Amino acid sequence: MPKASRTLRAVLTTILIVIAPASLAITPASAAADACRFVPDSLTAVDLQEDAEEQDEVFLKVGGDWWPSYLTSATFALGQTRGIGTVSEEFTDRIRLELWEDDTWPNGNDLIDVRYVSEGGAVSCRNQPFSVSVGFTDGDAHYLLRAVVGPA
Ligand SMILES: [Ca+2]
Ligand SMILES: [Ca+2]
Ligand SMILES: [Ca+2]
Repeated sequence: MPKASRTLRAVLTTILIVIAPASLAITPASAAADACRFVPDSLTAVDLQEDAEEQDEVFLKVGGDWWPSYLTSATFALGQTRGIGTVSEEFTDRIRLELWEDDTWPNGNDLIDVRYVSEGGAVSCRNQPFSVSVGFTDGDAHYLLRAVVGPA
């Protein structure tokens, strides 16, 4: 390789190295500015699915996270409220929420309901955190999730 070409290549490599950290630094900052954080506070069993058993076994999927944790469920008696302090999911546009009732094999688990929460309209999560109450029902069970949506 001619000396001039090697020098040019060395200069270009130096420029790329200098530019890369600057562009990488911009990406996370702008992504965080566009995102919200969904923080569940509590879940209440307003009406059970398994009324005769007087107890449900419930798990909640919040975006890509699970409460109480993956492959486990929390028991609920009628009217019981449980605090949720372990899940906090960042999202943009809207977040998908699934409430499941856990049944032992060979019975499949019951998907009680799927709900979505959006960033908010005039009151955006980025300007001011806001509280939401999300109801889940399959016509038999009825659960109420309270949560806060705020900046990521
Ligand atoms: Ca069950
Ligand atoms: Ca069930
Ligand atoms: Ca019921």
